[in-house]
Amino acid sequence: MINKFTVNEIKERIEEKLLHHFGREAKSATKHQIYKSTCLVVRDIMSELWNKNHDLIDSHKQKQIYYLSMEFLPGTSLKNNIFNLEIENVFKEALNEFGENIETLYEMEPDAGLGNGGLGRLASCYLDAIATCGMAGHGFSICYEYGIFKQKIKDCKQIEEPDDWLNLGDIWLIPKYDEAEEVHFGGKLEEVWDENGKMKLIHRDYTTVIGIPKDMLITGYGSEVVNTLRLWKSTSPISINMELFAKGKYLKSMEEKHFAEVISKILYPEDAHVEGKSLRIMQQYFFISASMQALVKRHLIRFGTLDNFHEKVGVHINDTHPTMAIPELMRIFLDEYEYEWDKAWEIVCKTITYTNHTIMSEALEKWPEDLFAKLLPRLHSIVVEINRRHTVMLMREFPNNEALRNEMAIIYDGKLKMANLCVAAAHKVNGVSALHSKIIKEKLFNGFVKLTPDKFTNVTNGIAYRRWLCQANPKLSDFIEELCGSEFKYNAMNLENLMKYKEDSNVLERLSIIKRENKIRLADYIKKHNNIIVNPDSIFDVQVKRLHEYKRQLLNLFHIMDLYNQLKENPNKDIYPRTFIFGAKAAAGYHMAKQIISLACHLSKMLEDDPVVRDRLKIVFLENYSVSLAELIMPAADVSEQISLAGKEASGTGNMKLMINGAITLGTMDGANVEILNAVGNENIFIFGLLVDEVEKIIQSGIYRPWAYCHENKYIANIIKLMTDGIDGIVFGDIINSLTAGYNSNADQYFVLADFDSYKMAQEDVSLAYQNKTKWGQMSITNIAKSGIFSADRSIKEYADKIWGIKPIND
Ligand code: 26V
Repeated sequence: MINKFTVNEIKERIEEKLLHHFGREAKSATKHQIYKSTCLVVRDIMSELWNKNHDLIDSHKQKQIYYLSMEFLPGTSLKNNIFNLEIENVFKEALNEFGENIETLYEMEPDAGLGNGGLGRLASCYLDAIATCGMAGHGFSICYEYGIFKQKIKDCKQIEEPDDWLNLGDIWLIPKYDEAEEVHFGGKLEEVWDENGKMKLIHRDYTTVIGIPKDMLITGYGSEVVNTLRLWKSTSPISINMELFAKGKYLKSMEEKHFAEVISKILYPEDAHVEGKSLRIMQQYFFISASMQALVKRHLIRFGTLDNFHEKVGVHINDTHPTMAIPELMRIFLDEYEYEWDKAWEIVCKTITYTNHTIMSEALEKWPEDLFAKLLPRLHSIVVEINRRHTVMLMREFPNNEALRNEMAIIYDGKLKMANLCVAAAHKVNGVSALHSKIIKEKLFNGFVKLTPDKFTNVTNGIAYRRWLCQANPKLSDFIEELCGSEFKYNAMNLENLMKYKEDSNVLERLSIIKRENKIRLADYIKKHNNIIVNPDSIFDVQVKRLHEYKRQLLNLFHIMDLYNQLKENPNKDIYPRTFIFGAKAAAGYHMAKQIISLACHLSKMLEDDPVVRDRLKIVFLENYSVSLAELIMPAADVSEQISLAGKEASGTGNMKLMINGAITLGTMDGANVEILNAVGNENIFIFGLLVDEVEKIIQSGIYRPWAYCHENKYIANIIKLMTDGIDGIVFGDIINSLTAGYNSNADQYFVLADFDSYKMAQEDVSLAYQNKTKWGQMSITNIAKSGIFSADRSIKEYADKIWGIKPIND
């Protein structure tokens, strides 16, 4: 393990930082200065380790993995790094001697929110696990100046505000100006013939953008391996065009600088909806080109040849966003190192692996060919050639199936289909849960499966469970340690030892006390932020995730409106008190998602204003759902809502975070819920709703008539009536329309009405089960005990084995 430090050493190190960086002694330093100095000391400890294991990596010359992702969601780093390095006690004491509380410093840190949701958080969980497993694996992404927007709720509406996280968050970033890379946009291609009659394509008149690396060091738990997350910031080689300035063209003189800087300005706050925007294409190429150039240079320094590139470098593509790595590597091999096409293609294919994270057609990237060609002419010409060869192969393999050939084409109908390019090039492709991997094989990539079945595999997602259990829920973690020892922190499968205590009423009682304390902690936050007083003895029923129609927050709200209707009809009805907690950001331009947030907030007010219901039914909409807020919510949840339409949620990872904190899943047979069911057994989960095949059948047969439910199901009819009459004075016409309107075939796309009855019944089961304290406690402890399989350490070992072909550095 790492050097152990004494309290005095840490104190001295912090004092030194205060003096050198801020010219202050501890007694006159501000909180910010102490916070930053503490971070710098932790950063130094990580750098020392980084250098140490770098020598080891260099001497072993093993293969390393580069995880390319447009998004990473690390959340906060100080607490995580101190936890991973197991140095909390010395820091706590050293800070105490300055009269500082470590918890206060933790709370000062802004989240690094460089992602939208599950895909970005998964990438960060994986970097943690790669380091924990002692492997060399690094991330590449963009250093967005503004991360995911800050969500405010004003008058029951979502407002987006910019998130300037770099204010304090840049303390973790180490700029490497001397490792900058040039990236070229636009311009034109010219054919040039050399004296041997060989044609070369020359790229001219392009605009240059500079990528500056900002490195964030990544620790793992109990591991000496420290890896790097390299974030590229864009800038221009020209700060001002003096000639234009002299002519009085002031704005124009700075155009080039603005063009460059806008690239890393802001994260696209949209998920699951692609638009052919040139800025998005530029962001992708910017970070891909800079990363691939850096990788190639580094490889040449280490090995002096690119012939063995694929043996030492694995490039992983996180969803299709980094697909340009494929043609960009080809460009470097062909144009800069004069490789022949076939050899270059072979090396690139052996380097690339790809994970698919969604089958939602609107989230699959298809770039307009003309736009792509204009922005990236050389890359376009390479993709055209890849597609030409691919088409020849398809003609040979499927001569009589034009439809299939079109479906599998890389360029079709004026569009570049990035998922097909990934599957054509990658030597391994995986989905993110057993069900999702099955669906991509049977549907999305069925043609490719016929050609290369062995290319496809599954790795079910996992979470950095020490963050979600040990750090977020220290009371539960300490109790588990008291019962079973600390081995579970290294191997999550050891959580299973908790099963021994399933019949132990004292243990169950302690667990329920811990849950209650965590509920009180959240209740305090709710009082402060929402000014709502919630009852910690009510059921905390939690749905936290991005707002999307397929995730069906609306189904949840339908159930709440149904309970309200029942209470209004019969105020004496015996309803066990519930607090429905929501956290969700909607993409700024996603009208229906914003309407659903509005509905939740107005409903919340209506319930709160009604003395008949307010003590039994409450809705709390927590604004600005983020990694840090999730860390507060997960430990306090009783019920975990995972209610997407079957077939739509690729995996989900919130389901795993809630499970390990003892919440019981109420879910459909979708994504990783299926595997949670397998782990805990039918009696420890509430499953409802149509199955994937049933949904498919209904769609195929064209028999779905959502409006019929409004006539035939009195509960649904009453809900629609409530919404039509107005909730807190507002009529939600667009929502009603989306479910029933025009009797059109697109109404209720996500089968809210079809699944309502089944959901309502499952919710009744939840209420009953909760009232049996022993039974609920047993369900809860079983969920914690069986959650080990969803550790990111397990996922990463599977990636290392089945996909990347890497081993721990020390092996
Ligand atoms: C798509 C787009 C489209 C263009 C604008 C920006 C943007 C950003 C992200 C996405 C990706 C959507 C795919 C996604 O986030 N999938 C989620 O991946 C999780 C990790 O595997 C998984 O647990 C969720 O079920 C899945 O929805």
